[in-house]
Amino acid sequence: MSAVLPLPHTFARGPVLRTIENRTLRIGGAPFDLSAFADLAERGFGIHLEADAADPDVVLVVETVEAPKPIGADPRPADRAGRSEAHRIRASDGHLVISGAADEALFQGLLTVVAAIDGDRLPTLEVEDHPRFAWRGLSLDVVRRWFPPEEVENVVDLLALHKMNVLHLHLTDTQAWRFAVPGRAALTQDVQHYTAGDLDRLVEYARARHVTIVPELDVPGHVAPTIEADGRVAVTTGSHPMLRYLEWDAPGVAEFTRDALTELVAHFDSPYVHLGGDEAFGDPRESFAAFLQAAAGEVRALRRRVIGWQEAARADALEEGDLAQLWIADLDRFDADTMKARVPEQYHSLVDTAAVLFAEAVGDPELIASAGLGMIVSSSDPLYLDRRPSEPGLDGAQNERFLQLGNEGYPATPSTDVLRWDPHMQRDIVESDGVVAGIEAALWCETVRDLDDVAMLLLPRLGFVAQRAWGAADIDVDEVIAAARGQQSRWAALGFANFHRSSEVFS
Ligand code: TNX
Repeated sequence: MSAVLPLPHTFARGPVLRTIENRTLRIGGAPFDLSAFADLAERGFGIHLEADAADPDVVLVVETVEAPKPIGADPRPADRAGRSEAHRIRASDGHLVISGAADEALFQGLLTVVAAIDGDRLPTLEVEDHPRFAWRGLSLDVVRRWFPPEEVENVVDLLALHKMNVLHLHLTDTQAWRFAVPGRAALTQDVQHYTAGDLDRLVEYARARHVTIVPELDVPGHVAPTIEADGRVAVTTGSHPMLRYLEWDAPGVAEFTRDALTELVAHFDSPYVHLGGDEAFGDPRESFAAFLQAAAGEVRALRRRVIGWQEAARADALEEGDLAQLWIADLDRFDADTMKARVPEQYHSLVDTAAVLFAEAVGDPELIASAGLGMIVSSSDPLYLDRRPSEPGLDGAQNERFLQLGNEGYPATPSTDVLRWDPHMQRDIVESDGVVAGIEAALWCETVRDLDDVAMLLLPRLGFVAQRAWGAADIDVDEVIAAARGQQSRWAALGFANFHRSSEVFS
């Protein structure tokens, strides 16, 4: 209870300042619409907010708070980009005063206050806080497992709770296409998908909680058979029937891609559109490059910037201001022999094809750095949360579930690994002299059945990712673990009661 995660840069708790009545926190001054924050406080902490209160517990003051500029790319839409999230909390005249230059700063400060309340006791606080990285994200695979809009909202709540600000939605893949495209109803017929209204509501919901949703169209690989449902797009088949990809000049491809991108841009306010680019197995380099260059041109014509998985950097399609997302970690290097031992003979030629693409991954950081692109760091070690934790769990049913849940292709690692890692210490980034643009964890959902599974994979690890992304580089691991322990009731209240009972954290 009463723990703040991520830990603020400076935090001092003094004696009880006042008692709050009926779990109602009274706010003086409401420089912005408090309703989304009130919703989070109510559902996550069981605390009601009363705005414009006389005799307030907390007063909000709009004023600049000096702090270092966050590192990296600002994920926020143009009307918010660059606004400071730095805030200060002080006790004065018997109440707390939160100062910050903009809504998001006051929102984050209020979160710290609400998290620090102990029962009905509002403590004296002295806090100075600001994010270390500008981009603090989670990539969510809503293809392999369908997330109805209300579950996406649950995930947004969890991100907001930990001061994270990007939800990257992986909307299309081999298995399904998850958003409606006007004039192309066949694509989503009989498929669970987001309607235009769903997308608008999700973007608004996230925006009110200071989370930007970055949409991903995963092209030119990871597309078939999904896209063929449209009936007008010629998907190319490579040297093996399972090697399928899009060629820009093939019939219907350019129109299709344009329609899909136009629809994304119509609903998402993110300044970036993600073009995938990963694992386009069997797609010859020229075709791959031509596709991504043309698709990136479409994104620019729609006045957005491009982000792509690291392989996209090989297409010479990304320009200054675009981003490349690193995901292939040393620990998880593709090993063709291991893979061949695991799959039937008929797939061995596919394994060789994949091996060629993965072998090139060692050169990606340098390629990205020399092109002057920022790196969104999602290294599968330690940021892929579909990896199984290696430490024992305290709950037998969860241990049993972990025999099926999580990607068995990755070696299991301790849940707290992310706390002993830093992007600025990651070997390939350091050696490439690359510029870190942000941190993004990822949850791939091949093995996920329900929100309980999501809870088990995401938590407590997402809290540690938040610490890494927001908090100071130097941390006391035990202190962070203690703060994570203090989040249990909040996670449960927000729909994630089945967080992993990791023995590293909870015993
Ligand atoms: C690789 S990460 C993929 C995904 C899988 C994931 C499993 C990436 C860019 N592509 O398609 O779901 O591994 O962890």
